[in-house]
Amino acid sequence: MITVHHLKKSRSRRVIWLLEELGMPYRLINHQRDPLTRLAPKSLQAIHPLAKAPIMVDGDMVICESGAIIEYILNQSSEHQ
Ligand SMILES: N[C@@H](CCC(=O)N[C@@H](CS)C(=O)NCC(=O)O)C(=O)O
Repeated sequence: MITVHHLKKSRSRRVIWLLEELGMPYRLINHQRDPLTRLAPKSLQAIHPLAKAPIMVDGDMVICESGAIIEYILNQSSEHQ
């Protein structure tokens, strides 16, 4: 199952929106921005060195770029139709 690593007020909303529209199951993990700098926390860096949201994990696949994540999800969705 796809896991979406999410930051509030970030591009990860577009990934969540797409998964909801497609009715695909997914797990959501919320990460909190640093309250002073508003930057992403170290918890994101542990998943991908770019440490930007969104990050998507599906098995061994880890993608950190919303456009690439959207393309991956659309390919997965068409494979299962
Ligand atoms: N081009 C990347 C941009 C990723 C990005 O800049 N994410 C921002 C939120 S929209 C972020 O993680 N900001 C926190 C930080 O830079 O520490 C994408 O579309 O996924």
